[in-house]
Amino acid sequence: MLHAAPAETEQERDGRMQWWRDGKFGMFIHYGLYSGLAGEVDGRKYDGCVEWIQNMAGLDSDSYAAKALPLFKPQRGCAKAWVELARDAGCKYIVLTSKHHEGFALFDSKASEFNSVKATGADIVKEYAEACRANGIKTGYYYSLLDWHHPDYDGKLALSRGISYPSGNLKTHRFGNHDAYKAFLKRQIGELTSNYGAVDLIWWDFSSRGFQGDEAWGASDLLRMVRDKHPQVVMNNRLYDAATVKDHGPMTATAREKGDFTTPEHYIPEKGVRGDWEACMTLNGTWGYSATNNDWKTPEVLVRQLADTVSRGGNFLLNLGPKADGSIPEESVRLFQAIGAWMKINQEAIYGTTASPFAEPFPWGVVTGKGDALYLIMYEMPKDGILKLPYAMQGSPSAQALADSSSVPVRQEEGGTVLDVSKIRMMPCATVVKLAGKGEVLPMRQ
Ligand code: H79
Repeated sequence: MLHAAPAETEQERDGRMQWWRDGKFGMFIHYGLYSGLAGEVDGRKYDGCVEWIQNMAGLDSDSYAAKALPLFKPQRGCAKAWVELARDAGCKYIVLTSKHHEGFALFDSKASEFNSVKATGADIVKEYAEACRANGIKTGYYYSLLDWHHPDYDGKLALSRGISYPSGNLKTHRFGNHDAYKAFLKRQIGELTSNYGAVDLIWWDFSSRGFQGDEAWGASDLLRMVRDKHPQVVMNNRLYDAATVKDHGPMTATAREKGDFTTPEHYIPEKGVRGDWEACMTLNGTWGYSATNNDWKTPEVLVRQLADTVSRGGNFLLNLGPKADGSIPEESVRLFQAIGAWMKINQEAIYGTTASPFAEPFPWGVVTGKGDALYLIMYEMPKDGILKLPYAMQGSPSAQALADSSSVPVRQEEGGTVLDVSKIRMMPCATVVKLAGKGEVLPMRQ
């Protein structure tokens, strides 16, 4: 039985979710001991998702820590720089790995000595939370339910129930006192949510179909505890939901009491997801910093992924993987700043919008909506400079380019609304035309 449903009306829920729904764009930050290894251990290089390097190299926690701890050297002020980059990029919230699967906490934990304060004196979460508050950014925490360090995390049990690679060292999946582990989860989440001020978002990671919820993590206790302390908190559904990666099947919205939003990882579902959802994406195919991965996406790709996601009703959570000293890879700065430059001009088409009213994207781009306006986010100039929408408008609609407010001729024809965009100046990444006026979607002509 579930006891964890927030006692709230639909209206209260809408109010609680509003900043998150309107914000659309967040920054994910993966920082931990893996950042020091930077994708390489014992002379072997790993590519992609190198925050999994302990597992990929088959290391037990002690050997991993012996190699990684000496390399982990957070400089004072690094968290402030992350937050400022997020702010400049137009992110409204951040989700920081307070503890990843390796089990190393970035906060002052009495529940486990395996933390950044004990190791280096740096309370990363404290610096981060203060910087978020100072910059008006919502404060979110990723927290891994898996733990490759804690002796009571029962790797054998998790493996038998479908959690792939439950411990760092494949050879040493442990038996543990899993109830003691659940008590530990509660204690550590208690610390994280009690000692650092406001908590706006918790991003749990992750469950399998066979291992989830109360049995796996004491989920209702965790949810209740966080909600009691922070009644307005927004949380994802991975205390229950198995669907972390594409292979796990189609995305479905889970029951309300299991969390507020669903989290496709590494991909943007073609039709979006029913209910609230957020696509989490990387800049280069890894969450943790890799010294050798140069597979960077371009600003065009990233802006379009953001717009695609928002046009399907989702949020976009884009990852930053700082280096061992907390500094930000140059290319990541460049990419987030490029998105920020685009957002500065075009943010009206992103913040506070809803999904496209049209069932399909168009050959030239995608659409978002807000009130009586549509935002036509053009990736390419439509054929002959003429943009046709299956949309019947009343009165006298008007259209303008967001970049320079130049007006765009718009007329009604049988079968829809026609805009002559041939004269507008195409911008880097995507060019937005705002179409203002009441309208109604028409069935698409074959
Ligand atoms: O923190 C990031 C990932 O490390 C984490 N979620 C995001 C936000 C995540 N943990 N597990 N999973 C995602 C799904 C499991 C993926 C795997 Fe693999 C595929 C595990 C083994 C094969 C990726 C590739 C990791 C190792 C190889």
